Amino acid sequence: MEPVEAPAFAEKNPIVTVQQHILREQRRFPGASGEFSFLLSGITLATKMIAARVRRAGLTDTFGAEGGMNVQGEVQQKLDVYANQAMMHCLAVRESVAVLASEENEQPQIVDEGNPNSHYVVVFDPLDGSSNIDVNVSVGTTFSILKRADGATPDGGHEADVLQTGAKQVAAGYVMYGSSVMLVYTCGHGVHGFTLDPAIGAFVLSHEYIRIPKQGKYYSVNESHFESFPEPYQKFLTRIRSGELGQQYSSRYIGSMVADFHRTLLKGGIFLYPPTASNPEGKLRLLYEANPIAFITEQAGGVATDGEHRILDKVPSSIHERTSLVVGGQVEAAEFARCW
Ligand code: P6P
Repeated sequence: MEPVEAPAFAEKNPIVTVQQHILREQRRFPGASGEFSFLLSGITLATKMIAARVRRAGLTDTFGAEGGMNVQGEVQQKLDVYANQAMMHCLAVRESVAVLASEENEQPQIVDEGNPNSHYVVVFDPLDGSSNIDVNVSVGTTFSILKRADGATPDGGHEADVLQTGAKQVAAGYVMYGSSVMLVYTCGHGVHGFTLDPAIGAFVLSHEYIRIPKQGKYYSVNESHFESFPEPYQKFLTRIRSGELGQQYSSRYIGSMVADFHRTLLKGGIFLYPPTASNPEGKLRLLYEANPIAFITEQAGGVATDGEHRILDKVPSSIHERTSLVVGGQVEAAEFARCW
């Protein structure tokens, strides 16, 4: 029987789902089992559930606060609660998952006590930027995947599993619920973007090997805090505003980290959340916001620091630890470093 030729369109635009992509990537690693792609399918399933709920937020009684306060002391939006439940459920049923840590939970959730097949720790923010939901601004889910810490015993010490440096991540990514729903992830071999095709309910490869431009045209920061920024940040912002980086920049700030970062990744430039009077350590969370963003930034050829130190080298001391964050292309990052 003659081999079936791929139809012409398939040659130009092969439909590659995120599962196929992961399996293709895993073939590069002898001995890699399918457990990682099955774990990732837990994230894609949960985020498709979240996307469906976000898409209909205005039509169901979804807007507004749940009434409770989360561990951050922030008013929990109803979608926060739903998103956390979706991530927890879809990941807990993956045997390879040992520990789950969420922005919405004070302590890590131990999934499968003592199961020798449970290798992975997943740390996530189920819905970052949720305060923007009621005004229909893009929000996102961020996740970081680690292997259990060396020597961690199955029946305890789960803090050691979670409190690992970002350099130990085996994969990381985010899903942005914007004009389209897009998953962006890395497992250490480039950054790849998948757009959810609502017609078939699958994340389809749309941006392979994303690279952050060496220099962009936007800088992104909440300028209302300018007076309380440390002096090097003020010096940098003054320089970039005055065209001293060789070109005129525009300011873009959405107030939803995933959306502000996604634009920076694709268009270049720099995103900053500096220390402020109200958040002297910075506002963003190290483990489940800064670390995944930093892994993606470096894999895309950019730079990610807390202003002074590489994010991926920071040793976390607590699950919900905050940090300042500066991520961008090579030109803006080098110029920022010169301001210290
Ligand atoms: P500010 C959203 O609440 C968030 O955690 C990030 O998504 C976003 O980058 C930041 O806070 C915005 O903070 O102080 O500028 O409103």
